[in-house]
Amino acid sequence: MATYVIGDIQGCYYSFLKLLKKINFTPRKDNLWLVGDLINRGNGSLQVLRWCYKHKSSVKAILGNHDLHALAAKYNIIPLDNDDTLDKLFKAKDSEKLFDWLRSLPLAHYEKKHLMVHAGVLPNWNLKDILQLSREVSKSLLGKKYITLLKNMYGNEPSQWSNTLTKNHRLRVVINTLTRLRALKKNGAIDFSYKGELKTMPKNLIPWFEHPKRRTKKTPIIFGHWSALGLVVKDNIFAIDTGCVWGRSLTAIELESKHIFSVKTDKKDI
Ligand SMILES: [Mn+2]
Repeated sequence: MATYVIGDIQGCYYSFLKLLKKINFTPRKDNLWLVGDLINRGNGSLQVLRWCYKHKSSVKAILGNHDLHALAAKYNIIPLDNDDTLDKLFKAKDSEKLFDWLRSLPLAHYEKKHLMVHAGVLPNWNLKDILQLSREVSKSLLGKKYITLLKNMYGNEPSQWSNTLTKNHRLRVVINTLTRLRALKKNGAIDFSYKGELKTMPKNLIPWFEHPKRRTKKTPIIFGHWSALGLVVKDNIFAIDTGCVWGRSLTAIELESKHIFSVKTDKKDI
Protein backbone atom coordinates (compact mmCIF):
# COMPACT_ATOMS: atom_id res chain seq x y z
CA MET A 1 0.00 0.00 0.00
CA ALA A 2 1.39 3.35 -1.04
CA THR A 3 0.31 6.95 -1.49
CA TYR A 4 1.24 8.70 -4.71
CA VAL A 5 0.81 12.40 -5.41
CA ILE A 6 0.47 13.36 -9.06
CA GLY A 7 1.02 16.83 -10.51
CA ASP A 8 -1.16 18.89 -12.85
CA ILE A 9 -2.83 16.50 -15.32
CA GLN A 10 -4.83 19.16 -17.21
CA GLY A 11 -6.74 16.64 -19.29
CA CYS A 12 -3.64 14.70 -20.37
CA TYR A 13 -5.37 11.34 -20.06
CA TYR A 14 -2.89 9.11 -21.89
CA SER A 15 0.07 10.55 -19.99
CA PHE A 16 -1.90 9.96 -16.78
CA LEU A 17 -2.54 6.31 -17.74
CA LYS A 18 1.15 5.83 -18.57
CA LEU A 19 2.15 7.22 -15.19
CA LEU A 20 -0.40 5.02 -13.37
CA LYS A 21 1.10 2.03 -15.14
CA LYS A 22 4.62 3.10 -14.23
CA ILE A 23 3.78 3.35 -10.52
CA ASN A 24 1.76 0.15 -10.79
CA PHE A 25 -1.19 1.89 -9.18
CA THR A 26 -3.64 -0.54 -7.63
CA PRO A 27 -7.06 0.96 -6.72
CA ARG A 28 -8.33 0.05 -3.23
CA LYS A 29 -4.77 -0.84 -2.23
CA ASP A 30 -2.94 2.38 -3.11
CA ASN A 31 -4.03 5.98 -2.60
CA LEU A 32 -3.77 8.66 -5.21
CA TRP A 33 -3.54 12.34 -4.37
CA LEU A 34 -4.03 14.81 -7.22
CA VAL A 35 -2.66 18.30 -6.84
CA GLY A 36 -5.45 20.03 -8.83
CA ASP A 37 -5.89 21.26 -12.40
CA LEU A 38 -7.22 17.83 -13.30
CA ILE A 39 -8.74 19.22 -16.48
CA ASN A 40 -8.46 21.75 -19.32
CA ARG A 41 -6.00 22.49 -22.13
CA GLY A 42 -5.25 18.81 -22.75
CA ASN A 43 -7.51 16.69 -24.99
CA GLY A 44 -8.83 14.24 -22.41
CA SER A 45 -10.60 16.22 -19.68
CA LEU A 46 -13.71 14.04 -19.90
CA GLN A 47 -11.73 10.80 -19.64
CA VAL A 48 -9.62 12.11 -16.74
CA LEU A 49 -12.69 13.12 -14.74
CA ARG A 50 -14.47 9.84 -15.50
CA TRP A 51 -11.40 7.92 -14.31
CA CYS A 52 -11.24 9.97 -11.10
CA TYR A 53 -14.96 9.55 -10.46
CA LYS A 54 -14.80 5.82 -11.02
CA HIS A 55 -11.90 5.51 -8.59
CA LYS A 56 -13.06 8.20 -6.20
CA SER A 57 -12.71 6.02 -3.12
CA SER A 58 -8.95 5.82 -3.79
CA VAL A 59 -8.54 9.44 -4.91
CA LYS A 60 -7.91 12.55 -2.82
CA ALA A 61 -8.00 15.46 -5.23
CA ILE A 62 -8.07 19.20 -4.68
CA LEU A 63 -9.22 22.07 -6.87
CA GLY A 64 -6.89 24.11 -9.07
CA ASN A 65 -7.58 27.34 -10.94
CA HIS A 66 -8.48 25.46 -14.13
CA ASP A 67 -11.00 23.28 -12.29
CA LEU A 68 -12.65 26.36 -10.78
CA HIS A 69 -12.63 28.06 -14.19
CA ALA A 70 -14.34 24.99 -15.67
CA LEU A 71 -16.99 25.10 -12.94
CA ALA A 72 -17.65 28.80 -13.63
CA ALA A 73 -17.96 28.15 -17.37
CA LYS A 74 -20.16 25.10 -16.79
CA TYR A 75 -22.58 27.20 -14.76
CA ASN A 76 -22.54 29.99 -17.43
CA ILE A 77 -20.81 32.52 -15.22
CA ILE A 78 -18.11 33.18 -17.82
CA PRO A 79 -17.70 32.15 -21.47
CA LEU A 80 -15.15 29.53 -22.47
CA ASP A 81 -11.74 30.81 -23.61
CA ASN A 82 -10.43 29.90 -27.07
CA ASP A 83 -7.79 27.62 -25.59
CA ASP A 84 -10.20 25.78 -23.27
CA THR A 85 -10.79 22.14 -24.20
CA LEU A 86 -13.92 21.46 -22.20
CA ASP A 87 -16.61 21.01 -24.89
CA LYS A 88 -16.80 17.22 -24.73
CA LEU A 89 -16.92 17.27 -20.96
CA PHE A 90 -19.72 19.87 -20.97
CA LYS A 91 -21.78 17.88 -23.49
CA ALA A 92 -21.29 14.42 -21.97
CA LYS A 93 -24.37 12.72 -20.57
CA ASP A 94 -22.65 12.28 -17.20
CA SER A 95 -21.43 15.91 -17.15
CA GLU A 96 -23.64 17.00 -14.23
CA LYS A 97 -22.52 14.10 -12.07
CA LEU A 98 -18.84 14.76 -12.85
CA PHE A 99 -19.14 18.49 -12.10
CA ASP A 100 -20.99 17.79 -8.85
CA TRP A 101 -18.05 15.62 -7.82
CA LEU A 102 -15.53 18.27 -8.94
CA ARG A 103 -17.37 20.95 -6.94
CA SER A 104 -17.19 18.74 -3.85
CA LEU A 105 -13.37 18.78 -3.82
CA PRO A 106 -11.49 20.84 -1.22
CA LEU A 107 -8.78 23.44 -1.80
CA ALA A 108 -6.36 21.90 0.67
CA HIS A 109 -5.74 18.37 1.90
CA TYR A 110 -3.76 17.41 5.00
CA GLU A 111 -3.04 13.81 5.84
CA LYS A 112 -0.03 11.75 6.91
CA LYS A 113 1.66 14.97 8.03
CA HIS A 114 1.72 16.38 4.50
CA LEU A 115 -0.20 19.36 3.17
CA MET A 116 -1.31 19.45 -0.47
CA VAL A 117 -2.47 22.70 -2.12
CA HIS A 118 -2.66 23.55 -5.79
CA ALA A 119 -0.54 26.73 -5.79
CA GLY A 120 0.67 28.07 -2.45
CA VAL A 121 -0.01 29.51 0.99
CA LEU A 122 0.57 32.90 2.58
CA PRO A 123 3.46 33.39 5.03
CA ASN A 124 1.31 34.41 7.99
CA TRP A 125 -1.06 31.45 7.74
CA ASN A 126 -0.34 28.40 9.89
CA LEU A 127 -1.55 24.92 9.05
CA LYS A 128 -4.71 25.31 11.11
CA ASP A 129 -5.55 28.60 9.35
CA ILE A 130 -5.09 27.02 5.92
CA LEU A 131 -7.38 24.09 6.65
CA GLN A 132 -9.99 26.35 8.23
CA LEU A 133 -9.93 28.77 5.27
CA SER A 134 -10.15 25.90 2.81
CA ARG A 135 -13.21 24.63 4.70
CA GLU A 136 -14.82 28.08 4.49
CA VAL A 137 -14.54 28.01 0.69
CA SER A 138 -15.86 24.44 0.52
CA LYS A 139 -18.83 25.35 2.67
CA SER A 140 -19.75 28.06 0.14
CA LEU A 141 -19.06 25.83 -2.86
CA LEU A 142 -21.32 23.13 -1.47
CA GLY A 143 -24.02 25.51 -0.27
CA LYS A 144 -26.98 27.02 -2.09
CA LYS A 145 -25.01 30.12 -3.07
CA TYR A 146 -22.17 28.43 -4.93
CA ILE A 147 -22.94 30.46 -8.08
CA THR A 148 -22.40 33.64 -6.06
CA LEU A 149 -19.07 32.31 -4.80
CA LEU A 150 -17.89 31.40 -8.31
CA LYS A 151 -18.92 34.84 -9.61
CA ASN A 152 -17.20 36.55 -6.72
CA MET A 153 -13.87 34.72 -7.06
CA TYR A 154 -12.78 36.71 -10.13
CA GLY A 155 -10.41 39.61 -9.57
CA ASN A 156 -6.89 40.23 -8.25
CA GLU A 157 -7.91 42.58 -5.47
CA PRO A 158 -7.49 42.56 -2.57
CA SER A 159 -3.96 41.27 -3.02
CA GLN A 160 -3.13 41.16 0.69
CA TRP A 161 -4.55 39.11 3.52
CA SER A 162 -6.17 40.68 6.53
CA ASN A 163 -8.46 39.24 9.17
CA THR A 164 -10.80 42.18 8.68
CA LEU A 165 -11.68 41.58 5.02
CA THR A 166 -15.36 41.30 4.11
CA LYS A 167 -16.55 37.74 3.50
CA ASN A 168 -16.48 38.10 -0.30
CA HIS A 169 -12.98 39.54 -0.28
CA ARG A 170 -11.80 37.00 2.26
CA LEU A 171 -12.96 34.04 0.16
CA ARG A 172 -11.47 35.60 -2.99
CA VAL A 173 -8.03 35.99 -1.37
CA VAL A 174 -8.19 32.42 -0.07
CA ILE A 175 -9.08 31.05 -3.52
CA ASN A 176 -6.48 33.22 -5.28
CA THR A 177 -3.80 32.15 -2.82
CA LEU A 178 -4.48 28.44 -2.74
CA THR A 179 -5.05 28.09 -6.50
CA ARG A 180 -3.02 30.87 -8.21
CA LEU A 181 -0.16 32.05 -5.99
CA ARG A 182 3.42 31.90 -7.26
CA ALA A 183 5.26 34.98 -6.09
CA LEU A 184 4.89 37.59 -3.39
CA LYS A 185 5.96 41.21 -3.50
CA LYS A 186 8.31 42.51 -0.80
CA ASN A 187 5.35 44.07 1.03
CA GLY A 188 3.62 40.68 1.19
CA ALA A 189 1.10 41.37 -1.59
CA ILE A 190 0.37 38.63 -4.11
CA ASP A 191 1.92 39.15 -7.54
CA PHE A 192 -0.40 37.83 -10.23
CA SER A 193 1.77 38.41 -13.27
CA TYR A 194 5.03 36.48 -12.97
CA LYS A 195 4.82 32.88 -14.24
CA GLY A 196 8.39 32.28 -15.37
CA GLU A 197 11.46 30.54 -14.03
CA LEU A 198 13.14 31.39 -10.73
CA LYS A 199 16.36 32.60 -12.33
CA THR A 200 14.61 35.34 -14.29
CA MET A 201 12.32 36.42 -11.47
CA PRO A 202 12.32 40.21 -10.89
CA LYS A 203 14.25 41.29 -7.78
CA ASN A 204 11.19 42.74 -6.08
CA LEU A 205 9.50 39.32 -6.01
CA ILE A 206 10.01 36.22 -3.89
CA PRO A 207 8.56 32.72 -4.41
CA TRP A 208 5.90 32.17 -1.75
CA PHE A 209 7.77 29.18 -0.31
CA GLU A 210 10.97 31.18 0.24
CA HIS A 211 9.39 33.87 2.38
CA PRO A 212 11.65 34.05 5.49
CA LYS A 213 8.75 34.31 7.92
CA ARG A 214 6.53 31.60 6.48
CA ARG A 215 4.80 29.86 9.39
CA THR A 216 4.42 26.51 7.61
CA LYS A 217 8.15 25.86 7.14
CA LYS A 218 8.01 22.68 9.24
CA THR A 219 5.12 21.19 7.28
CA PRO A 220 5.94 19.29 4.10
CA ILE A 221 3.91 21.00 1.35
CA ILE A 222 3.20 19.41 -2.03
CA PHE A 223 1.90 21.65 -4.81
CA GLY A 224 1.69 22.12 -8.56
CA HIS A 225 0.57 25.07 -10.70
CA TRP A 226 4.00 26.57 -11.42
CA SER A 227 5.18 24.58 -14.42
CA ALA A 228 8.13 26.89 -15.14
CA LEU A 229 9.65 25.93 -11.77
CA GLY A 230 10.02 22.34 -12.85
CA LEU A 231 10.47 19.68 -10.21
CA VAL A 232 11.61 21.14 -6.88
CA VAL A 233 12.29 18.91 -3.89
CA LYS A 234 13.94 20.73 -1.00
CA ASP A 235 13.31 22.03 2.52
CA ASN A 236 9.87 20.42 2.93
CA ILE A 237 8.81 21.81 -0.47
CA PHE A 238 7.65 19.50 -3.24
CA ALA A 239 6.75 21.29 -6.48
CA ILE A 240 5.54 18.66 -8.93
CA ASP A 241 4.00 20.45 -11.93
CA THR A 242 6.44 19.40 -14.63
CA GLY A 243 4.44 20.87 -17.52
CA CYS A 244 2.67 17.83 -18.97
CA VAL A 245 0.28 19.98 -20.98
CA TRP A 246 3.29 21.95 -22.31
CA GLY A 247 4.73 18.76 -23.81
CA ARG A 248 7.17 18.02 -21.00
CA SER A 249 6.29 15.38 -18.41
CA LEU A 250 3.85 14.22 -15.74
CA THR A 251 5.31 13.50 -12.34
CA ALA A 252 4.31 11.47 -9.30
CA ILE A 253 5.94 11.40 -5.90
CA GLU A 254 5.51 8.52 -3.52
CA LEU A 255 4.67 10.09 -0.21
CA GLU A 256 6.40 7.63 2.09
CA SER A 257 9.69 7.19 0.21
CA LYS A 258 9.70 10.50 -1.71
CA HIS A 259 10.61 8.46 -4.75
CA ILE A 260 9.92 10.37 -7.98
CA PHE A 261 8.28 8.79 -11.05
CA SER A 262 7.86 10.61 -14.33
CA VAL A 263 6.59 9.97 -17.85
CA LYS A 264 6.94 12.09 -20.97
CA THR A 265 3.79 13.73 -22.30
CA ASP A 266 1.87 11.44 -24.63
CA LYS A 267 1.46 13.20 -27.97
CA LYS A 268 -2.23 12.25 -28.13
CA ASP A 269 -2.90 14.58 -25.20
CA ILE A 270 -1.94 17.93 -26.70
MN1 LIG B 1 -2.93 25.90 -12.00
